[in-house]
Amino acid sequence: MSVMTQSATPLEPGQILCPYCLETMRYDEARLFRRSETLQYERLDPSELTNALKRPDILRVAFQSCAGDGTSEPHYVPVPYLTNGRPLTVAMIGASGSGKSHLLTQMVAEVIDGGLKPYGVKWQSVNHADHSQFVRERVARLRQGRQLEATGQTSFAEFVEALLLTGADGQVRPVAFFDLGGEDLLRTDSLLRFLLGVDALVFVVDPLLALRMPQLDEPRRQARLTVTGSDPAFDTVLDRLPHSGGYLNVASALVVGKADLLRFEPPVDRWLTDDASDTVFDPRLLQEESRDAYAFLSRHAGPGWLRPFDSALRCTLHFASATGGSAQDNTFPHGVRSRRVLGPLVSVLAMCGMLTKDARPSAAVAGG
Ligand SMILES: Nc1nc2c(ncn2[C@@H]2O[C@H](COP(=O)(O)OP(=O)(O)OP(=O)(O)O)[C@@H](O)[C@H]2O)c(=O)[nH]1
Ligand SMILES: [Mg+2]
Ligand SMILES: [Zn+2]
Repeated sequence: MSVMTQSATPLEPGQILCPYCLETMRYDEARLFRRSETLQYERLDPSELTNALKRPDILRVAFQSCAGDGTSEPHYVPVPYLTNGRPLTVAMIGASGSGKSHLLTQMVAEVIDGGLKPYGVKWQSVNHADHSQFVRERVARLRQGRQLEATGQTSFAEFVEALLLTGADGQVRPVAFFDLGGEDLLRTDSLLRFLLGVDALVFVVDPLLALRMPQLDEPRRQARLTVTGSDPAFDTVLDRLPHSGGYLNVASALVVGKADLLRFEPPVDRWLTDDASDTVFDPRLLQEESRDAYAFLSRHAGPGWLRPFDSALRCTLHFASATGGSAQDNTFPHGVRSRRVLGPLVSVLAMCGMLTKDARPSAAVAGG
């Protein structure tokens, strides 16, 4: 079973949403391009593909031009994104500064480091050059202890990274990760269109905005933030997405991020030090963590912060720290060490049927 998104016009077999402009497209060998070292796109003559030995190598690095809606700038989608079944799209949701970019980067970094192997999931890049760029600009930067920049306004649907994941059942699927700026999430016009095609949502709770705990007052003051009753980005997304039978049918995870700020706080302390549970998929542990995080948020945050859980048919809750500590002057003086960042991704992948049959979260952790 895969998660059905409630798109107004369901995609036909073979139709794929362009990850740049969200228009539908199909794999078409008459529209292929190769990219030169100077990043120029040059048309690929289909006759070059007749050599069966060279064909796979050419296609692996080829691009297809997207016709878009006729008004967008010319853009090109990697061929492997179009030829490996229906892509699964994962989007990070949360206020500006909640930690979406750091969390997403560390999630992908763990996948690249083989973090999904214990779950029977293997990865390849969709396009090697783009992947290297992501690693250089994001993963390596963080590993050097340098803070990532605020995302700001994006040209909406642009994905930051796409991987080909081979699931435990041997089936390959492209997985695209979208990292929108918190400000963009409030621009409802383009947002709705984007959300209609999304398969999984990771809602990121910023403890500094959500938790009325006095021990957070000092970091809160430093970040010039005040406690709010909910996250407007959560609200906009939840108000906009179509619900069926009263519930949102998109695989969802609600993450209490920056959990290093809460590392001495039970039960967060327990989960942050419990690294072993990061390497096996255990629905029972997932359910326990969900319960703990739910209880924690109900006690310390306004009810609005639990809205993703209350709205989604399937939503797990998590504690995670992307960096292990706070930045000072744009650097992490003690280096960067993530904790439990893979949990939310593993959970939504399981909900989308990427892990083994028995490894999907049980109905007991479903929201509502
Ligand atoms: N303590 C701590 N700080 C973090 C963590 N992750 C991110 N931060 C800090 O939170 C701030 C915002 O992080 P981003 O990842 O850029 O936030 P964002 O949600 O992508 O923000 P926009 O791109 O503006 O929407 C930065 O100052 C980071 O240093 C974490 O795990 N722990
Ligand atoms: Mg960001
Ligand atoms: Zn397009």
